[in-house]
Amino acid sequence: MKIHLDLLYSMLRIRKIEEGIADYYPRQKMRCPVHLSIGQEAVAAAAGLALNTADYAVSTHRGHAHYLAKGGDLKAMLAEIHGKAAGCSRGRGGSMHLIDQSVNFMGTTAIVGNSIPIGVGLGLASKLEGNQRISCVFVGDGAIEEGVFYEAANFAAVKKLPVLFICENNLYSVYSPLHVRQPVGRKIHEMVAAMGLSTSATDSNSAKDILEIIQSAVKQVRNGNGPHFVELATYRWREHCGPNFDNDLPYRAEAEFLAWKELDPLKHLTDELLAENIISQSELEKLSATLEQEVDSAFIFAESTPFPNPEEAYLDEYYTGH
Ligand SMILES: Cc1ncc(C[n+]2csc(CCOP(=O)(O)OP(=O)(O)O)c2C)c(N)n1
Ligand SMILES: [Mg+2]
Repeated sequence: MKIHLDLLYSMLRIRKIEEGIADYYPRQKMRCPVHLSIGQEAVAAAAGLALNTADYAVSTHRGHAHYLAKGGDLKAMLAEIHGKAAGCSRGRGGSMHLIDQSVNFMGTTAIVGNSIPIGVGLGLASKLEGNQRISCVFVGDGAIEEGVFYEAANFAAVKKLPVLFICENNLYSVYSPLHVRQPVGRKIHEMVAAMGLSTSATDSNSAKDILEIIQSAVKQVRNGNGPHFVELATYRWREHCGPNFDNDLPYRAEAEFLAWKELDPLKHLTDELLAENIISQSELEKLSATLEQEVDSAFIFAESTPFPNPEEAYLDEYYTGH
């Protein structure tokens, strides 16, 4: 199916971009923290395909993949991570402040939970305007522990807002596993269902399954049924913040990482599409090479484009455009 090819393309592109960031990070030209979502790409890529460009999306500190999947400009993202004037936040925000209003990607924030009410507010705006746009709010399992989630989700439910919450449950908030943070056995989506939101969930790491569940959630929200909350099981392969692996740290076991790596949604989708003759080995190699070229030239741009003029830091009109 064509959409599965698009899914593969988007996942592979995000993987290569984030691997590029990890590889180049030690050169010390990117001086902001980076939270990579290598291993989690299926969720972002599926959401990017299920949403329309007119739909809104907001995300978190771990937002590169969501920005890219929604159609955010790659060069502007890498320039931002390099602190450059051509960055999507003009070099002031770094990796955790990504925005591309041309595709209605309305921002990421460093404060856990902070983008949730913004996303719900965008849903309220859509409802008041009577348009068909839905608002997608990406959250982690840790963000569900912030009080603002309950206020915002409750408001969305009461007002029947067109908001889709996509929760990437990667089992950890920094170094704290779920079981030290939430009662053992309590499922996040069941708790949210008790708040009056419709919910769905899957433990599957098949990119095709993830696409299907997000597509049906989008449809439901767009049809005016109020907010929906999807919980997806996933796993971040690298350290919480930074380009490295951290399997030497005691907070999670190497065996756990290896078990999730076996489930790699990108590898499995690639194998499936090869077996189904939807893509050939040589087409895959060509795609890989094209993406690597795109990533290389975006890095060359980000490294060579100028830093902002220091005087701009003190100009109020810089923000307002007046
Ligand atoms: C309000 C707030 N509290 C704590 C932090 C520190 N912090 C940054 S990321 C993070 C973990 C969030 O976990 P989760 O929402 O599951 O996202 P993940 O990092 O797993 O993608 C924490 C606690 C913060 N940035 N903001
Ligand atoms: Mg998490």
